[in-house]
Amino acid sequence: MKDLFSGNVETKIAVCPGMWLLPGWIDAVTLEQIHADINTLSEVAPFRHMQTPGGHSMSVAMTNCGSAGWVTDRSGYRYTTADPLTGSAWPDIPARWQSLATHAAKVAGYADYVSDACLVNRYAPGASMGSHQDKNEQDYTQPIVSVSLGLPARFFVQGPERKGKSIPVDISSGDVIVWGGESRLWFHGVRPLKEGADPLFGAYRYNLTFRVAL
Ligand code: MD3
Ligand code: FE
Repeated sequence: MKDLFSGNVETKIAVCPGMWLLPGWIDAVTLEQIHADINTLSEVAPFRHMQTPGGHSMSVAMTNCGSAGWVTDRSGYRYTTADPLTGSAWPDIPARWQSLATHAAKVAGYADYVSDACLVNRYAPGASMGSHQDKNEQDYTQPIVSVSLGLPARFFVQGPERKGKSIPVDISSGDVIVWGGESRLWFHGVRPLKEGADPLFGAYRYNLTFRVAL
């Protein structure tokens, strides 16, 4: 029987210590379902360009689902249980998303992964994410699971400090990355998105990042 969520189950690449790339792991039918799930989510919790503590508007549009969601505004980066835009709780993580994240984490060696926060990033052409660490979560022994959708992108991974040469990682729709262990707190970012047309996601790239935040 074909594995759940599995397009390509043959390849598991160690990009750097603790970071596993599962290229093409999500099959075409699941991609379509996730596309519909994102549209449903964004009707309740719309994509928005959040403000950094320094007062800049982020080029990446974001929303969240889960019992906590990642936000930034003039008072800093943090997780909240309610959407500041609507005052309501963030929508639940769709069951198939949760199951996908748990399954991907297991492939990378993490049993019983249960995410409580899923940040959904939307990149239009030109949008990028500068070098940063993900450190607003409570427990760094828990990995982050990233699902790339739509237009391809180039990540860069720098290591434990924001200096020196970075490693480029090219990512396409349906790729999954599980990062934990030594690289969990490494600096990383996303190069400006190039224009293109994805058959399903159109002129955008989306990234689901599952976290254990609380
Ligand atoms: C971790 N998102 O939301 S995730 C973020 O594609 C974020 O939207 C990016 O970083 C995105 O915080 C990238 C995948 C990723 C790539 C390289 C890493 C995570 C990494 C290198 C080290 C640690
Ligand atoms: Fe990050």
